[in-house]
Amino acid sequence: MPIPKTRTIWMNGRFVPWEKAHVHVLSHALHYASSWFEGIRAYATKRGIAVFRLQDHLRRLQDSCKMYAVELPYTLEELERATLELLRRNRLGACYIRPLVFRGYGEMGVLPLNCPVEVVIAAWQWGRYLGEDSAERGVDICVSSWTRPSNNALPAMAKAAANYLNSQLVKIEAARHGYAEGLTLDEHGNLSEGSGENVFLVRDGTLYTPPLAASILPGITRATVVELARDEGIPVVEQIIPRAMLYVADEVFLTGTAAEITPVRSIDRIAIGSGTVGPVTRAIMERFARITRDGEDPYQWLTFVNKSSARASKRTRSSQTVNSK
Ligand code: PPE
Repeated sequence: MPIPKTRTIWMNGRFVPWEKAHVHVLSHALHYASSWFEGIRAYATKRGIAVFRLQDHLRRLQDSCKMYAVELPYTLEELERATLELLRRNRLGACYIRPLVFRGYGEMGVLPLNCPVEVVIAAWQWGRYLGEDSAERGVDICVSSWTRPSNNALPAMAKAAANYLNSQLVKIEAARHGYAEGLTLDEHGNLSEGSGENVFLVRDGTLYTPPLAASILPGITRATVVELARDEGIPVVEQIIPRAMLYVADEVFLTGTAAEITPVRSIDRIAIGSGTVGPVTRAIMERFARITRDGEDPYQWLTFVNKSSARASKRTRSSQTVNSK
């Protein structure tokens, strides 16, 4: 699907017209994949337009940069302000926000340290990632024949563009075989994650998800689901998960900023549970919707884009009991 254009993109400290946001073909990032990014969603809640877990995403961007010795030329507060201003200037409601840091044009050769660091933030409208009816009906997925790179080869903890070459192999294979997504196994053959999502399964009322050591991105939706589940009274276990546990799960779902919470109805053509959206998945989806649809903010995860809603949010915050941690 083509990207729906907006008026402006934030590029290295200035707002430039969408059509003018160019880079040089000899930029380091194009040749050696030296770029790191985030995916963030803003929701049009009943209480105004709000960015979901903005600070957590920017912090992860900073972490990704740190692993690759990239000095971010902006503070997280500057990037936060730029993001909110970008949404206002583009008059965006619900949208997807893509901050990107990359090594630009300067020197050629693998050693990147003398290349300039460029920072971009763009935003556009992006609907459901895994198909229009994916939230209601669930998706059919497969276990990929491709392995997730070992943590000591390409650290999955960094949201680095290079990791998405592996994701592309997974996604292309899945699409060729008619699946909405592919799940990967890690170097030891245990469950890792999807090409662009973390994965959870439910067995006998307990929620299971692989640990960071299983070559997964520390997903912010994953952390969200863990917290929502605990508050719902659902036990959550982070553990190494053998592939076979997938097929005998009562429920499976994928989580990601783009994918949000997407139920899985079959894996490798084997039906999961009853093949419909299960009760644990549904309960967590409903809790998530109370935040992103209704604008409830007990965990202080929302940053309202317009000041009037922001003030309303602060008032509500101080009068609410926060029982998250
Ligand atoms: N694992 C991978 C590999 C991944 O790409 C994502 C997000 C996640 C887990 C979930 O992380 P989080 O968004 O913090 O809950 N994938 C992003 C990119 C998707 C794309 O196609 O581009 C996203 O969802 O924004």
